[in-house]
Amino acid sequence: MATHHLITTHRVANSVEATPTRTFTITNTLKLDAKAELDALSRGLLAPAASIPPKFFYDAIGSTLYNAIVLTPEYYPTRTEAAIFEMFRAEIASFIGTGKQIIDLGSGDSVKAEAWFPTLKPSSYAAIDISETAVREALARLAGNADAPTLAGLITDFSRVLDVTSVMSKEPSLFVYLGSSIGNFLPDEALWFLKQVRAHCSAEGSGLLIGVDAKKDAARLDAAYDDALGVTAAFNLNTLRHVNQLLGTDFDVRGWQHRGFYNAALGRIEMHLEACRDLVVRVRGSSRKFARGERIHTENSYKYSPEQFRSILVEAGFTEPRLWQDERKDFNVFYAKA
Ligand code: AVI
Repeated sequence: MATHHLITTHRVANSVEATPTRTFTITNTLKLDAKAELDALSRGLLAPAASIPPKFFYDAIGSTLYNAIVLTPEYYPTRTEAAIFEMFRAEIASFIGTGKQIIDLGSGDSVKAEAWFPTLKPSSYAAIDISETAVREALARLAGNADAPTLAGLITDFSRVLDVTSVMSKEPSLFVYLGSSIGNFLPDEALWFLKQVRAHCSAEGSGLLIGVDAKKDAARLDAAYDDALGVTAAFNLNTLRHVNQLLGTDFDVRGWQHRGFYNAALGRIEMHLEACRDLVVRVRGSSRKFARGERIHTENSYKYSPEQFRSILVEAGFTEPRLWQDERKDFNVFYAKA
């Protein structure tokens, strides 16, 4: 998943010599967005129903905690998606075809995309993420492999707008969006985002490979987002520390508790931070009062039935969506042609 370095980035394209065999270019467009992001963050905190966008989970500690979440027994999505790929890789690849450029949205450590290289034999690979550190480390690792395709990186926040044309060639493209990150958009935003992906698929033979978490028993969903070890709780609470660093707020992490639960009526997990007592927090010269029990909404994670998501793909302009699932039907993997 994408990690986050909103403030400390540069709008530069710099060439990194990773091995004697491969070089790659990383372009960073994030700094352009930093002031607007922080203004929006402070507006969200001062609003009557306070919120913090989920991208603020991912500072260095948050990214490490996310990597721990996926190891907890309760959090099934990552390992289930990986199991679906292991089980159906050849069949999925037969629908995708070989020799495409892979555009990896939210590439993180690029491990999931790399597993496709031997089967899909991509002509090039573009890692797109909000974290320059993650992309730099991933591409440096991939560049060590003499068989790796042509590599490029783009550091951007595509939850605002998707523009990845600078790392695309005229070849047919395979967009990959894994781990059910699409669930972190509201359904309307998910449709808008997928329309933008579709608009990038100008070459004949392009398509999208996407992982989408499925609706299931509320108790299992509740546990996945409120694990017994408290890793998800720490991940959620860490956001307050991160926001203190970015905005100069004075949140006391000990005054807040994690809430993560399935809202069946809306078909989504909600994560919130709940004030343990009446609190006052300084937000850019203003005082924001939180009454005991008041919440800051930090994340939604929508769960889709196959039918629901299939129709979103079609509405976004994709065709012939194919579905693969695990035995328990816990997770959906779609490939759809552009
Ligand atoms: C990144 N995203 C798909 C995760 C999810 O499941 O929505 C983020 C997460 N939040 C809590 N646990 C994991």
